[in-house]
Amino acid sequence: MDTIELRSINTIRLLSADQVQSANSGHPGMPLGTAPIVYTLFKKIMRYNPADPSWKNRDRFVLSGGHGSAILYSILHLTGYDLPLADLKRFRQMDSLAPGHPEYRHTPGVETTTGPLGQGVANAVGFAIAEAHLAAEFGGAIDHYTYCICGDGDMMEGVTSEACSLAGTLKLGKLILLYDDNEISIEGSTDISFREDVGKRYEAYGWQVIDVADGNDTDAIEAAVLKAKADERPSLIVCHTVIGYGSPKAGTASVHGEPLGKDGLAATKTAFGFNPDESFAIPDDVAEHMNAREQGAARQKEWEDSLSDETKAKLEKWYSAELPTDFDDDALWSFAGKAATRNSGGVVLNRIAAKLPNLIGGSADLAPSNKSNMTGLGDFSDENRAGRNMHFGVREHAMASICNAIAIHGGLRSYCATFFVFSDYMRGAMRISALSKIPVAYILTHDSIGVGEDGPTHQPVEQLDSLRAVPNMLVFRPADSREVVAGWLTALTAGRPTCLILTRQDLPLYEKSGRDALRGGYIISDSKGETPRVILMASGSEVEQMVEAQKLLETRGIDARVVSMPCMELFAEQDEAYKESVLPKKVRARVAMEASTAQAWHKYVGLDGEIICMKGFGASAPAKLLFDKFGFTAENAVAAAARVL
Ligand SMILES: Cc1ncc(C[n+]2csc(CCOP(=O)(O)OP(=O)(O)O)c2C)c(N)n1
Ligand SMILES: [Mg+2]
Repeated sequence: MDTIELRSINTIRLLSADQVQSANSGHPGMPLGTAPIVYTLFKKIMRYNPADPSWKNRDRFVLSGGHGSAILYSILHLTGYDLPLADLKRFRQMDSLAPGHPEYRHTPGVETTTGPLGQGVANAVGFAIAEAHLAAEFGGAIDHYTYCICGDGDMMEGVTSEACSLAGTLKLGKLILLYDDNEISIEGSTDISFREDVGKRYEAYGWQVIDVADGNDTDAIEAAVLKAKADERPSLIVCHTVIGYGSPKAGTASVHGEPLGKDGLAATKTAFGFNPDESFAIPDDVAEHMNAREQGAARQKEWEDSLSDETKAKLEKWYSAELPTDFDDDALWSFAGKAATRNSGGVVLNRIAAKLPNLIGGSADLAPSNKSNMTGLGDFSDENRAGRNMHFGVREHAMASICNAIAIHGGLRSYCATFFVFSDYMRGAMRISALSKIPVAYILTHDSIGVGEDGPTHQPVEQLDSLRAVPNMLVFRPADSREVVAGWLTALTAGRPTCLILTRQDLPLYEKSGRDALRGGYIISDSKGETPRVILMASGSEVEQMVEAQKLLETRGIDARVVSMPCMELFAEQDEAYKESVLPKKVRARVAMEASTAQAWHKYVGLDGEIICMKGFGASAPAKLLFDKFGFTAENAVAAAARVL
């Protein structure tokens, strides 16, 4: 059989294998096996416009096994996205639009960054949540499906299980997962480590499960997708495929991640009826058959024409990254008296939520502790798609991946919350937020040994340093309620992920806190003279001890300045003159205090300074006692100041 359909599928296969061969690196196995699935989706099922990858109502496609990136580039090129063949020929090379794994913001048509297995599936769940919520808000104006191809590796990952369990609970009927069930991963047959009946597991999650016995049978794939679309549950289509199909290494683990080799590739081309001596071949009729630009433009236009002016204006507003003009007003900053920053965080969140109708988010079962609930705004559920409070369940990793997807879906802003110490459980997704500059707000409460009696399992120690080490990540640890406002404003405007690190215990309200905190570091209590003898620096709760220490030093005739540094990354981005005005280079007597490992402080205390910090894990005891025991006291800061002077 040599139909245009088969020629197109084989073109996708060989374009992918050619990319891997030309780079002499990459993964040909999955593209060879899944080409019929990809073909069916992009040719027969999905609605998209290659000329406008940002069309708001396009169907979403996620290639969760990002190692199969070559097939994504092949199909995006063939359907007419702005991805020239020249870039496919430079697969995995510097500055190519076809990098090793798909990168969001880098390649037109790539909906999300994948490669760390499981992230893509959880992202797909997030896209489906975003669609369901927007559909409730916009009626028919937003109405699309989310398709995701995943592999054995994705199915083994915990984050996938977390996300799909939630998807079943939420009855995300427009989510369709196509499982490339080739029974092979890197080390060999999946039999060596993965024997469960995945379909039964998904049935238990509340999914519809459909079997496609032959992954090359495009009619069966199409029928399965139509069946999936007709059901109100999310659907898993288990496609039985052969890794490396058509190549001499078909069905083996070695075709997973090695080029076919010159001879292997030639043999594969011959098997598919292609010229073995030709690379990157696209038959004319295939090029015409696959190009979706005309159809896509017509579909988008039809959608646009169906919108009322009112809906268009509202879409414009919701999809804008700008804050409303009246957003940053005095009421937002208004606070009085002591408060735990988690509590002020809750207050600020609710003030913001009232002004931003497109903010949704929630906690991994800790909303009462994280103060992350938006009062009166409803719970997102299978029955209430308009609800704005998400209940992620105890699933931190999926929560963060889902929030990434909600934020990049368009139309919505997202936040999520848990105890700071459990940020470790969602690190994989937080790293993607940072890499892809996704502006998720991470509300991370119970920020230090200040947690108290729950003890060291619940007391973050190294998390501040470890998140500060992530490029693009903003780590914001406010010292009082107004600094919390600054943190939230940063989260909403910085175009990057922001961690809001909040306390369980009460903190004072400082006279001088406010908008200066937006600069990341500022003088919160200044010296009497223009040049202080010693500079005391801290973030969050330890600013209190430093202000106290300043007073004690004054009684000894030592003029000190206190600098609050809620966000080192923002401070580092200020101009030199500002930084010099806060931390004059000539003042080398410096003390920093932070109830963390505090490695990041070395660059600000310098060789002559001193850091009061955690040197091990905390302990189970009342918070006040812990602060004393581990040396976070004004007296200790005074002693350190005396030493550095
Ligand atoms: C979180 C994570 N762990 C490990 C890897 C490395 N890795 C890439 S692909 C792969 C095996 C995936 O197997 P499967 O999904 O079955 O893909 P196939 O071999 O069928 O193409 C592994 C372990 C990764 N990309 N992400
Ligand atoms: Mg596999």
